[in-house]
Amino acid sequence: MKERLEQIKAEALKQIEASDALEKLNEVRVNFLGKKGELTAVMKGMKDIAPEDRPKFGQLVNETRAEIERVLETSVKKMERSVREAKLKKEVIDVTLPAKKNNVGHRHPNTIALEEVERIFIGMGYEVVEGPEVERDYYNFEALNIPADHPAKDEQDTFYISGDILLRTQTSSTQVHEMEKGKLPIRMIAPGRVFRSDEVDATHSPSFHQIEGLVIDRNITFADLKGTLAQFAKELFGEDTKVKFRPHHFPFTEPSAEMDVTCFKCGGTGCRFCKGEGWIEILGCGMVHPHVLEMSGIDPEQYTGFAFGVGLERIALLKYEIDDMRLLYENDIRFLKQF
Ligand code: 2U9
Repeated sequence: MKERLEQIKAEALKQIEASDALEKLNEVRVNFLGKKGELTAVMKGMKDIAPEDRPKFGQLVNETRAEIERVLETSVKKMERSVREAKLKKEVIDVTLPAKKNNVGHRHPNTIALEEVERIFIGMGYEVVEGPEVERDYYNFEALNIPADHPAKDEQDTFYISGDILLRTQTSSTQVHEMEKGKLPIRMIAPGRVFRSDEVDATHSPSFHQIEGLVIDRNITFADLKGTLAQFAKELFGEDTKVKFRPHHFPFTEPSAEMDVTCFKCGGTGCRFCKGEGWIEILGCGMVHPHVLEMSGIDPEQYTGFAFGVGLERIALLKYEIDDMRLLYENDIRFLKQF
C-alpha cells in the first residue's frame, strides 16, 4: 500500500511538473485529490486493511495528500505570476501617445434659456410645475374659456389622439390642474413642450416649448403683472430694458396685452435686429378671466390673478441671435457648441 501511495505521489508530481497552464494544474488537482481522484480511491480500500494498521495507513494517505497539495499550490502561484508578467509585458503603455479626446456634450440653447427664465422666477418666489403633454380637451380648451367653435380648436391646429384626448397646444392645462387642487395663493411657472399642427419654417415648428406663468392671490392687480414682467425683462435682457404693453385679446385673460421690450441691440433707436422698430415682441399676458377662475373652483370675488406666456424658442433665438428655428432641432454639435 505504501508503494501504491509513493507511486501516486510520484505520478502527481510528474504531472504537476509537466503542466504548462493553470487549467492543467486544476486537472491534476481533480484527478488526484478530487472526490473521484486517486487518493480517494485508495482511502476507500481502508476497509481491507487490518484495524490496527488503519491509523498508520490514514496518516500516510494524509501526508501524501498534503505533499501533493503543497507542490500544487506552489506551482499554481508560480504559474499565476508568470501569466501576470506575460500580460504586463504585452500591455506596454506608451505615455507619449496623445490623450484620447473626451467629447463632452453641451447644453442646448433652449435649456440654457429655460434655466435662465426659471432662475429669474424662482428668485421671485415662483414654483416650477410640469404637467402632462397628453391632455383632455377640457384642460386644454374648455377650462381656459376657449369655446367649441374657437379657431384654435380646429383640427388643423391641434393633434387629436382620440375623441377628447389631444396633445396639449399650450401649457395652461398644467395651471388648470394646479388651480383645481384648491391651494391658494398660486405663484407658478409651467414650462414644457406643446404641439400644434404647423408647417415647419424659420419661425414655426409642430412641437415647441412654452413657459407660462400664473399668480393668483387676493388683491392681485394689473400693476403686479406690469412690475413682475418689467423685472423679468430687465433680468433677462439687461438692466436698461424698458417694456411696453399693447392691448390684445386672449380668451383666458381679460384685459389682455402683448409685451414688447426695447431692442437689446440698439437700445430702442431702431436697427436691423429689431427691423427698425426699436421694440421686440416678447410675450402675451393678462388678468385671469373671472370665468376661468370660477370653472376651477376659485371665487373671483375673493381672488384675482395674472398670467403670461412666452415661447421658449423665441427667447433662445433672440438671446443668442439665431435666425432660423430649425437650427434648434437639428442638434448639430458644431452649432450647439457656440452658446
Ligand atoms: C390660466 C389662465 C391664463 C397664459 C397666457 C399668453 C397670454 C400668451 C403665447 C405666447 C407665445 C403662447 O408660446 S406662445 O405661442 N401665450 O400669449 N399665455 S396669457 O394664460 C393663462 C394660463 C393659465 C389658468
